[in-house]
Amino acid sequence: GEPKMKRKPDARLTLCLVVCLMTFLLMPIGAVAGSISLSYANFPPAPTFPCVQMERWKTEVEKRTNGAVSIKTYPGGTLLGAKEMMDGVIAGQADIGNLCMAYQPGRFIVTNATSLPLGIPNARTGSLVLWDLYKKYQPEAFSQVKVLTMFTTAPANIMSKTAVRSLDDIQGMDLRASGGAAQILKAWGANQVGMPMSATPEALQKGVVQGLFSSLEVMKDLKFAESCKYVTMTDTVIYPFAVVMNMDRWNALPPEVQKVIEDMGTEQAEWTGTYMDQHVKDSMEWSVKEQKVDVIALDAATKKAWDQKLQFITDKWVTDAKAKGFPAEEIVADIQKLTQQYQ
Ligand code: DTR
Repeated sequence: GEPKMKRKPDARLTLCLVVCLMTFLLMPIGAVAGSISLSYANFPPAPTFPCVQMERWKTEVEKRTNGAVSIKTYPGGTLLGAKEMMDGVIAGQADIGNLCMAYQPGRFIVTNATSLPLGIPNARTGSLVLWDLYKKYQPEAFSQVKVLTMFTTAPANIMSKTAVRSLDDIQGMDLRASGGAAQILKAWGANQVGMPMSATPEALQKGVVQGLFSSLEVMKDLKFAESCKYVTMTDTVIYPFAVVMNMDRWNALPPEVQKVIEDMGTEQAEWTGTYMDQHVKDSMEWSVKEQKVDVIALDAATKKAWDQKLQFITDKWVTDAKAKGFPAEEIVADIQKLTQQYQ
């Protein structure tokens, strides 16, 4: 069997050389593996959805640029924290950063309008609405960065240590929520405690808060189901996110790499929304089955009473945004129209 044995490795070597040569020939000019290295900062812990979408984007960009770009990801606020994300990317402390726009309500006025109580039903719809809204208005707030994609959470609900079945139950309850949701919780009579998601596990553990108001995937991803045994379904508002890149770093990228990244904007928004919607389902299945969480549905009359308390929010936003010179009514109408379209 000696001669046979020898032929095999030869054939494999030839095949390998052919594959390598073809890969090399098919590579875009300038695409030397790993020659461009980018840092990507994120504020919450690695298992949460903003970091899951970051890893997916990294994998896809590395693949679609044939390895010319390599991306180093920094979850858990190890490079930039929740509120320093935008300025950190502008200053070049990270090349790319993911931020929750709701954490700075006054800074991202146009895009934060998606978190008004306008009935966006899920994250996929929210993400596509937000991305279109951004492209139409090209808000000044992003003029110093290159926006790579945007997406939203699924609607927010109440997760709590004791049951919330009525407005009476929520009076004075210390609940954590960030950004624009502050006025929602206040309108319902809760005592809103503001902090980014990244600070919430500790606040719950120390008893600083009795629960939180957010989308339900964190019941599993951050194990909140272990302490919050009640979920009250309000399906109230979504939260918008943006992925931004340092402008000089963007301008320095070869055009073929820019094209790969730009072509991924809408796709990444939709992927993340779809992932989020499915993951909320998985998270709640786990919470009910494994953690014996009680899911409380408000009956129609109660839900109406809760919703009515929030009506002033959109009116107030329109008045304030108009005073600042934004086409506020048009923005709200666009969100409603796009929601119908994508739903
Ligand atoms: N609802 C916002 C945003 C948010 C929802 N899920 C996550 C997970 C990780 C970070 C942020 C978020 C909030 O409550 O902060």
